[in-house]
Amino acid sequence: MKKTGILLAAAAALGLGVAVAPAQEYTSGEVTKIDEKQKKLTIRHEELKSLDMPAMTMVFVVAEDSMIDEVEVGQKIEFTADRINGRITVTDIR
Ligand SMILES: [Cu+2]
Repeated sequence: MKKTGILLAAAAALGLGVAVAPAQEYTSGEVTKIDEKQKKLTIRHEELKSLDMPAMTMVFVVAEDSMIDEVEVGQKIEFTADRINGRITVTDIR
């Protein structure tokens, strides 16, 4: 079914495949900077397997603004991240 294939490709391109992604592993990291205005966190993270990313320090946006208030600079966290609307986003912190 050619038409179905095109629709599936379009859905994947829009990132709709995220909904069926398997449960994510938490990754360890340390918050090194907090940008309250832009709702961004800089995190020194270990290997992010879900995003095929080696350990590094980088800026993330947060899925919910309240996450910004839940952390402090220097805090060790475990978090999940995903690519949402093209931006690497922290989706959960514990
Ligand atoms: Cu990274």
